[in-house]
Amino acid sequence: MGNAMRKMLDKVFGNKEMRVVMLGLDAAGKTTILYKLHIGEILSTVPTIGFNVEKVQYKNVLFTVWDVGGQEKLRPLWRHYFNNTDGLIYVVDSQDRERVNRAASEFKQIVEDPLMRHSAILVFANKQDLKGALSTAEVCEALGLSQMKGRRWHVQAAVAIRGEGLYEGLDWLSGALVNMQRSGQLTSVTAANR
Ligand SMILES: Nc1nc2c(ncn2[C@@H]2O[C@H](COP(=O)(O)OP(=O)(O)OP(=O)(O)O)[C@@H](O)[C@H]2O)c(=O)[nH]1
Ligand SMILES: [Mg+2]
Repeated sequence: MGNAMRKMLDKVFGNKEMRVVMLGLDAAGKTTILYKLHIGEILSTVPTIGFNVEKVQYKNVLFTVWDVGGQEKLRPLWRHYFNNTDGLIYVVDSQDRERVNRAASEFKQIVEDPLMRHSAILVFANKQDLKGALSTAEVCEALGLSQMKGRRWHVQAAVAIRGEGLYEGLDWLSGALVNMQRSGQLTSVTAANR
């Protein structure tokens, strides 16, 4: 199909392409989520050095998901992925109580970055299968989401290894982004317009 034709059909049927960056501390479960969404299977993961990128079609939205390694030495590189991003998926290991403050301070830096100021924010409170995991309300509190003004956000309970909660999260994200764009709100900022 020609490009022009596809663009016209996309307009009529409301198909959208969105760029999403998925971040979170190392071992939070980002790569597990990406592969579960992309191929529906769990491959055993190794810590990501650099990034993985895959396209994930969900309903009318084609998400390009960038999954960036979360180890401490890699975190300064995160901001290089912010340009032109419509949505942030932030993954928290809900059982890792020791590092939840660290997860929160990294989160704050991302959402306060000028390039991320319009992005919709989906938080996966992952690893809900593990004993002692923080609840979604506790994750919400730890990240200070309720105090955030003028942002669209949602916390979704998830068990990435079983695929639980992942499509519910994408459902919220696609709805939020489509609504924002329909009402004329910007979702992404490019470096040129920072
Ligand atoms: N019990 C449990 N384990 C999980 C879950 N999700 C991921 N894991 C495990 O957590 C470990 C880390 O998962 P990854 O997906 O590699 O983590 P990551 O966020 O990509 O880590 P980096 O690439 O280092 O940033 C793996 O052993 C996963 O199998 C979950 O929902 N429950
Ligand atoms: Mg990874």
